[in-house]
Amino acid sequence: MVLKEKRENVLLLTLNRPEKLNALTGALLDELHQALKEAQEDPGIRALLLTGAGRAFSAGQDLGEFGEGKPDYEAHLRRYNRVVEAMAGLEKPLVVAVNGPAAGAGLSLALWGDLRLASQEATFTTAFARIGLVPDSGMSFLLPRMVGLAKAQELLLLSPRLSAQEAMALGLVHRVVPGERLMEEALALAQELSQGPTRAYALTKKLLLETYRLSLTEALALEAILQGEAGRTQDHEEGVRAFREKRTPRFSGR
Ligand code: T3D
Repeated sequence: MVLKEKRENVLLLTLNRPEKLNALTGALLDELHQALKEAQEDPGIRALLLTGAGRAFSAGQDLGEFGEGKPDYEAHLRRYNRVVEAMAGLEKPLVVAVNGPAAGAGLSLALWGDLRLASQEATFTTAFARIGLVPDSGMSFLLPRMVGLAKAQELLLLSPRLSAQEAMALGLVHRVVPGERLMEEALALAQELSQGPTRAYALTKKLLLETYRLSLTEALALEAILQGEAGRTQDHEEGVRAFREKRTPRFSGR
């Protein structure tokens, strides 16, 4: 259900239920969580790329999974939440290639990417309210921070289906490319990031998440602590040396 393929220092993860538009089941979420955990622990992986197989990125929760009746979503969400924690806490850059529709929790997974590319065919919808649910998998946290409160209200209450261009105008994705070039461009980006200063990237990601809930004084203090850590990496030393020698740095991720 989740394909894993290592390409040099990049781990390519593909949500693989194309016949169900990569709708998310408990088993798929568990596989995704396991893959993220392994990637986090593997020093040979320095960037990840997540995409969907077939014509969709992901239709969100598989609405057929629970059959009839009232599902215990509160319990089920623990499986989503540990995936989201793993994505948010991933100490390596994550590129997401949105190859088609991204809906509900499928959209949430896409938004947890650090850099998000979309094909011209991709569409985006929060979908939750259409089936009488609240935003989950971190969307209530992330969406207003990405697009502002007013736009988040509109996207969550009305669930419009946005085109890739509309999503880019809102900042939900960084770049839109023709479908046939999506994977090539996303992989090139992931490969570029996999040769970058991995520790500085991890600390930057941490700062961007943490500073939302901090005062300016606390944010400045955290920047100083994390800069201290970045300043002690071999990659910082190499970056400064390369600058002085007027050459491209060769970062090792240490
Ligand atoms: O704890 C918890 O589990 C709660 C967590 C909830 C998190 C969530 O994600 S809630 C939101 C769930 N997702 C949705 O409500 C999205 C529903 N789907 C759509 O809005 C659209 O299908 C899409 C925008 C994803 C794609 O539209 P389109 O026009 O490209 O395809 P389609 O014709 O609507 O769908 C094609 C087939 O996929 C269709 O089946 P059929 O008629 O060919 O047999 C459709 O029923 C099926 N499908 C689409 N989404 C889902 C799905 N089947 C199961 N689960 C789905 N989410």
